Amino acid sequence: MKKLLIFGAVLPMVIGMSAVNPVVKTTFTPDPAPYVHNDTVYMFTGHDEDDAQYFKMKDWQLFSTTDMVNWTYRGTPLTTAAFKWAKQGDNAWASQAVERNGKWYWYICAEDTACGLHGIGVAVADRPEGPYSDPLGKPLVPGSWGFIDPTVFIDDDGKAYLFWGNNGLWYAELNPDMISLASEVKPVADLDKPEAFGPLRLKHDWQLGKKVMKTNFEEGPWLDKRNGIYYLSYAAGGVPEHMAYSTSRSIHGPWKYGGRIMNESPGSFTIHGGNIHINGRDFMFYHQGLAPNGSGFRRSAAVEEFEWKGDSIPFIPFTDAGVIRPLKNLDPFSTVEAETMSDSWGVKTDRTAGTSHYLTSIHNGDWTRLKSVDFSNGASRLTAKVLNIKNPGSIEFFIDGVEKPFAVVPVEKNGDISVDVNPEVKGVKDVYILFRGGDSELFDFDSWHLVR
Ligand code: FUB
Repeated sequence: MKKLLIFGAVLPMVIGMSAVNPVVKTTFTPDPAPYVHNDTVYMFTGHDEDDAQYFKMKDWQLFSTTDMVNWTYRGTPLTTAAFKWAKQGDNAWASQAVERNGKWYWYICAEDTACGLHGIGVAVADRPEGPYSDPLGKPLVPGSWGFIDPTVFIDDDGKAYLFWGNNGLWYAELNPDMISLASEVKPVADLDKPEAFGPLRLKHDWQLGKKVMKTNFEEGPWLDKRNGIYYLSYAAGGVPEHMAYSTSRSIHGPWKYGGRIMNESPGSFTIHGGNIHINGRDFMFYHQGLAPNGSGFRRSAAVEEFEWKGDSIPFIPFTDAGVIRPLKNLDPFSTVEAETMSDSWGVKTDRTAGTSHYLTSIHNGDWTRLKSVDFSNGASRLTAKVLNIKNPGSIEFFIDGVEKPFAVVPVEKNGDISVDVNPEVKGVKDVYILFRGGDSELFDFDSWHLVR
């Protein structure tokens, strides 16, 4: 790996080789649930705490991208506090959100205090970033053994369904209001048939002691439909989990085992995710444990691009590079949020709901990276907006592979700071933003943009 040498200091800034997977390194992002809305991909995730030694999950986060390589933190819009029926401050497990008729419905699982087991709740908002509220004040599906990991699917005929389960798989039709059930809760047929959900190969003796599935299905269902075929993908095989799928010509089954999609997730004994289609391209999301300080309880969302093999989901290998070809270039002449990046080191994001977010916990040597930034014919000025100054410092902007910054922003006070830019920088480049200062925390960073 090539490191950047600046002012005699070797900084942890890798030129050209920087990995994009996992896609967020400012916070842990388990159980990614992507959703395409117009030209934007939203990624709803859980949140493993930085010091988690077991599942330690209090809230759910939101990210978005329009290019599939640079992701923007959109806040922490939902916490267990939104659900009066749920155990507070813990067990905020996997979720998925969907938009219908201008409303956003975020299905979560959390511990139902009435029984001490997970149940499924729904929160509703006018915008993906909230504010969300629980319209029911009670679980949509009360707690029961294995009632985790809700996935929502709206069929071509407008009928919506909720599937969920760990060591069991259940489903129900949703009413058009999306917050009540139109059917009984039914078990998915043939969950015990290897031809439907694959043969189980137990890896650890201790797994024989639990309520054993006879098939591959473990948890984390995800539904998709393509050319009239329903695709149900899921975490499979017992822990460590891999990702597999089954298909059906009907949402009600029978299901037919399709095979393995992904191997056991690197650094994580669970895997959880789902696929999307945008601009004629297909992407599979999952979580892994390879971010700095990552582990099986500190998991991060990752993405791989794939191509369907006819009617089959292919086997998708894990990569460090992730999505290589952006959907489009990033426009730095419009406001670029500081919390937009393809990679980072050291920095964190705020932990609030709402629409205004920023980069925080910034120290000397921390950096972010953005891919495919379109300078077009060059810029003359750069404006950066900073807030919450704790100590003075600077923000240095580099082009990939060039050791001299093209812009240096001295930071001594809050607000907008404008500086000259090296006008030679033209075309599409990757940009590194390096923070410099003393030994203590420096300042918070809100946004930046170029001026022609
Ligand atoms: O994140 C908590 C639990 O771990 C999820 O609900 C499961 O799918 C597994 O990823």
